Amino acid sequence: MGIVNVTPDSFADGGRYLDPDVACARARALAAEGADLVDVGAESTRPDAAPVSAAEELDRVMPVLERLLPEPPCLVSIDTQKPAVAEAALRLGAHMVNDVTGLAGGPALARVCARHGAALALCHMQGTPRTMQMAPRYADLLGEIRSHLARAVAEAEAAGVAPDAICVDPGIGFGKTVEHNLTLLRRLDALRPLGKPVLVGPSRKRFIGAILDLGAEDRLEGTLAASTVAVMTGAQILRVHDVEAVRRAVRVAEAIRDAADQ
Ligand code: HH2
Repeated sequence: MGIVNVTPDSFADGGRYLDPDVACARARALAAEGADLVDVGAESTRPDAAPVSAAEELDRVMPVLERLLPEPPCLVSIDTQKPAVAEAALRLGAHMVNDVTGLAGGPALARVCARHGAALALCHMQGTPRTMQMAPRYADLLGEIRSHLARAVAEAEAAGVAPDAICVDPGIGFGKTVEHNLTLLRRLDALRPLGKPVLVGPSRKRFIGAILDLGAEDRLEGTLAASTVAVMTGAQILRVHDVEAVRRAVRVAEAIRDAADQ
């Protein structure tokens, strides 16, 4: 899953794809690099990001989708928590909704997906972007995330989303310390009982910067290491900025994982 942020303030690529033609070209380039899916978002969810109104989100994202969806180069997902934005995007032909809150806003978003026969990614977040990194705390990290996602999955299915159109995401960086993120990437297998494909988004995130003491623009190698581990521990979908590099790393990791014992 390649990332296209149509935002002024995203942590890694804020401001680069505000022009709809540039954003659309970026989505096509990511597909050409091998993305099966591009995730287009217009509200940053980085720590302390300011919330964006539905009108503003639509103003940013619709011109991109209007250019992209008549001839999509791959599947297209809309990264939003707002039913009105999801509705507009799915009407234009988007295939999936990526909800970083895991239906924290209630089942309306899932109903929109159900009505359009769209897929839904459900992510775990503790708190909101404004508060999530203040003091993230868990009594049982893996258990709490699994049960939060299980509740969201049940809610989505009750709203009519097809069971085989739902994936789950532990939410790297969403109300997590560095150690929480590392544990999650090592233990993605803990989400297997949910019976859904696991999506994970480690790309260029702050935990990599904390380990390597590097800014977002210098986190490619860290992203490759995290992506490789994620594939070994149970991820089926990786949400990344650097599609070609991650695909190459992951293909080697998968070959090693799947090689028969000699
Ligand atoms: N991370 C970000 C945004 N959306 N969606 C899912 N399912 N999983 C993630 O880990 C995830 C996500 C944050 O990354 P990015 O889009 O690069 O930055 P920003 O939120 O600042 O736009």
